[in-house]
Amino acid sequence: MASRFNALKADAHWQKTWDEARTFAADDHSAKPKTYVLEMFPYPSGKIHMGHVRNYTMGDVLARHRRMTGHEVLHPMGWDAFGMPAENAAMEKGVHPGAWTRQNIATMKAQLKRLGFALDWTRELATCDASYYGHEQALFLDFYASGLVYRKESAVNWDPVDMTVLANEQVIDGRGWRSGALVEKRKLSQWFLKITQFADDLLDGLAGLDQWPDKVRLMQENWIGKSQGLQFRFALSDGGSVEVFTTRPDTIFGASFVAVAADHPIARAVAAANADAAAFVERCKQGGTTAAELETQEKLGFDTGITAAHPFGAGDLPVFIANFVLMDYGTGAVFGVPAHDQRDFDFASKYALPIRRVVSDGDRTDPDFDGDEAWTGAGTLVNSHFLDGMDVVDAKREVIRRAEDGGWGHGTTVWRLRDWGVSRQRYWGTPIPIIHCAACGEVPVPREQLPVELPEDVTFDVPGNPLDRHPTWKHVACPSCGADALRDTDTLDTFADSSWYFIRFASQPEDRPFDRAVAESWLPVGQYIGGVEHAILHLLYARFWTRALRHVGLIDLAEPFTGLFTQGMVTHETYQLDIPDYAGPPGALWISPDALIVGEGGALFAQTEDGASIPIRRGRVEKMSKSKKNTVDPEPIVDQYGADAVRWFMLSDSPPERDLEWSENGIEGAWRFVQRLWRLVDAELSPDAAPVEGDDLALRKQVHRTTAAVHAAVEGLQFNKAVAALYALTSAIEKAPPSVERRAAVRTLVLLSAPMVPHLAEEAWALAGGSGLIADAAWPAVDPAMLVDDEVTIAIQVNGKLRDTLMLPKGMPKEEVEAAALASEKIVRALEGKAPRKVIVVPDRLVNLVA
Ligand code: ANZ
Ligand code: ZN
Repeated sequence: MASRFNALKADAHWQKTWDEARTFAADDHSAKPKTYVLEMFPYPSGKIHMGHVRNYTMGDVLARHRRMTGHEVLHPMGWDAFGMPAENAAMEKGVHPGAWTRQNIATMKAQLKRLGFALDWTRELATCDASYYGHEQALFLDFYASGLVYRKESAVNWDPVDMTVLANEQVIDGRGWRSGALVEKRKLSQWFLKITQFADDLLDGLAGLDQWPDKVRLMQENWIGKSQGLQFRFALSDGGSVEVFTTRPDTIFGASFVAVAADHPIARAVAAANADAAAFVERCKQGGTTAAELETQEKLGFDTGITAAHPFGAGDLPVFIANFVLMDYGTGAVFGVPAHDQRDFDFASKYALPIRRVVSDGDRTDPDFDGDEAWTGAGTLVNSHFLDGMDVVDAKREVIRRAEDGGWGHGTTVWRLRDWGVSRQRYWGTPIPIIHCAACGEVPVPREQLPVELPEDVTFDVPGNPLDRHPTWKHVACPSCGADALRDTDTLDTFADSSWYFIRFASQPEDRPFDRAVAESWLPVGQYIGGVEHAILHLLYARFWTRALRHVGLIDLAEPFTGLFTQGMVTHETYQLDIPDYAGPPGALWISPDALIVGEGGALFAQTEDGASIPIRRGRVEKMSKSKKNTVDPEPIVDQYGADAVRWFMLSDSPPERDLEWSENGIEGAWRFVQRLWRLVDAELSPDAAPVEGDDLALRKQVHRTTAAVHAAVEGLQFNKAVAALYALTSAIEKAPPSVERRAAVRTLVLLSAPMVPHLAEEAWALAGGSGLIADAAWPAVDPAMLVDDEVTIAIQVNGKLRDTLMLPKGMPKEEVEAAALASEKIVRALEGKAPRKVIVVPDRLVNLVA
């Protein structure tokens, strides 16, 4: 009777062994080729979730595989440890953010260890440690010294719930990305990092990132948003002029109005003299001002009575103050073309302005536009004088040319990208190392005073910034004149922390952020793996930070991440209580899979505290989330099935870029496979296995083919294909009769599956008397000759008619092929015992016998 694989015992034993041997500590001085495999480091929110397990398992398989194929691998782990949730916990539970965070780190670290990841824990870092953020402060000051950091008063996105400023990127549909609260506008003095200085380079660099998903590159491209346009001035009836920006100069003959933003100087001047205008401007300020809000809110305008002269003499246009024009984009003023822009169409419909067709979609060419939606597509210019007959691209060029020739406008490039506002009015972040002195202004904290550490004694009982209201922390002497001065009480956006952690992993001297030579020996990260939700923010900031470091001469690195892989999510069916006429909050109906009771006929129920049964409605399969209560906690699953089964399941069911649906069946199937593998190991590799003899060429070939296939699949991050190849080999071995080859095949199977099921693999390796750890073993060599299909199918014809096919060795001499054909029983019958008159042999293809 074969023994069972005792996963819990094996897991604990090998995890301890790897730890003690420091098996996965990367050696900076290794002579081997260096490989850097990195998964996005986690926020220590409390516990590891299935998404982490999937993400880190993928990276782990690649890291272990690279080790086996001769690389010195850097595969580190740390904690993105600053941020709002820690302060929320402080406010809700009265626990210090630091204590809360460190407790979570301890819990999650133990959980990661429990999965047997091949991580270099000697390089572990947490961004909330002064030994990390102090160096970040030094980098901030380097950027400051080279002009990449500046402070300006600006209208900011203010989250009234989290009581902090948000970057544009953190405002989604007008709401705070974390709190979900409607964002307000406020004027504050803020620190900015000059990401726009690298706009062109960030855009150009995308072309070279050919190991990134196209969709991520496209998202970054759109975010950077480079557009070509025309900037020009309209002469106004009051003697002044207004400069507008357009990306559609081709539509100039379709213009029916000019509109300026509510805080445009013209709007202010009009409002100063006209109470109705002033009231309108006030009203505009109440509405949201994010692009998304402007899209959705009703388009409103105020006619100033001023008119603008068409640059090609096609009449005068009324000038409006309008709520859909942004002051901080382009010039804060536009001309409106209702037939070809939806906002303008809505506006013109409301204020009964002309809607003239100037771009024909092919159907109609008359100026009378009576559609109910603007035509924003391509087409041929009509009703546009000298532009008639041109396509949109040529017409744009022509208008820009005429504007430049006439000296009344010029072609421009505009960017959607804005500088990165990094000031946050929060406690749990990196203090901004600047001191404000009444006499000297902004004074950088002297280097020898870094790190500027967070004070421990802070309170969270009232909203607002705990650093600002701390009794002593902000009061310091000015480093330059000695007078009483104040520390900046803002902290850096936590995206700053994650913008360079991968460099600190590569090199972590105490006295500097990193050693340039060592960092450059590891970087760029060869394979970065994480969620697509970071496609814009984190990845763009990290690309910027790398450029900023190069700009200040600290590292010579063009891009931080050569390869990027965005994995799919882990999903689960959702369940809701089925309560007729329920009127409470809809969120309260979700119920966890753990709370389900399976009734007769498979119907699902939940039980209330007083024992009543409530029917359950099955919902869609969705991303595991706390709000839908459809999460499955990895920890008890690992305890029940062992780390290898969990890892195997994470890799097996779906392509890694797709969603993976968690299911009980799936994990059980993975567990059964682990046991199957072990039965083979036990039968063939244990010291008391019976001696075997005889070869099995077919099996040997499959082993080599599988070795090559698994290698290619893992390198291509197609883990499910690697798993499928291993399944197939396992089945083939199970079916094969005993032989020397079968025994060898099990040994190879163990090596091939070691990156996925490392605990079982170590156990098997030890059983088979392998030397050292399988984690340090080499990937099996592939004999190219074994990959070649060396048998061919040969058609045997009699008088041109197919009578038989034979499998014969490739390149067999003609006489031998002929002999084999004549020996076939079917051929003997077809020839009716006679000898053929003539034999034609086409090597490796066919034999024709003429009777
Ligand atoms: C005339 C026109 C005709 C426009 C047409 C569009 C279509 P993107 O591509 O996003 O850069 N615009 C310019 N500045 C604006 C501002 N401050 N607030 C609101 N809208 C503004 O958008 C550029 C287009 O957005 C510009 O081209 C301008 O409208 C508008 F058939 O000019 B267009
Ligand atoms: Zn001073």
